[in-house]
Amino acid sequence: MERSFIMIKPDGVQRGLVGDIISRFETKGFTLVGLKQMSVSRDLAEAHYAVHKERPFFKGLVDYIISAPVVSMVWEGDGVIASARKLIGATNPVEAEPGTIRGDYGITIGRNLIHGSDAPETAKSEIELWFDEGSLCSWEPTMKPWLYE
Ligand code: DAT
Ligand code: MG
Repeated sequence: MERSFIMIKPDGVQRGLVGDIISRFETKGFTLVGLKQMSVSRDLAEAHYAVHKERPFFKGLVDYIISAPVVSMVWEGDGVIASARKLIGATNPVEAEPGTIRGDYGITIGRNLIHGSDAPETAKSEIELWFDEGSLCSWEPTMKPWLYE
């Protein structure tokens, strides 16, 4: 079963949106297999966003991610990587559709509330970066036959 790394950024936590955001993934039907609130070290934030390290916004992005606690999660389900990106919405909240997390709650790209892995390879590397091997909890929801044909 596919897994994606999802992180509620400091603004999502500070604004009291943790419950709402988790609820959107739950009610969609995805399965939560990893969850922790944590302060992020500069090293971890820089590693997570290493692909952007030459970009002008990199330092501001890292400063933002380490400025207050985040909620890190792993969600599981068929197509969860692409589906989570749709639930999250476009990177710039101004372009994100209403009904998406960024579209409903965000105003600027530098405070866009949430991260979601963008492809199977990045999901795998991000889950390995953020969660210790063995700390994830595999379980079979009893409602699975009502979610999957
Ligand atoms: P996403 O988070 O949708 O995967 P991304 O990987 O392109 O987007 O960029 C990572 C984060 O960096 C993004 O959530 C917000 C920030 N960012 C991206 N482009 C930016 C820009 N032009 N100015 C400021 N921040 C930016
Ligand atoms: Mg990205």
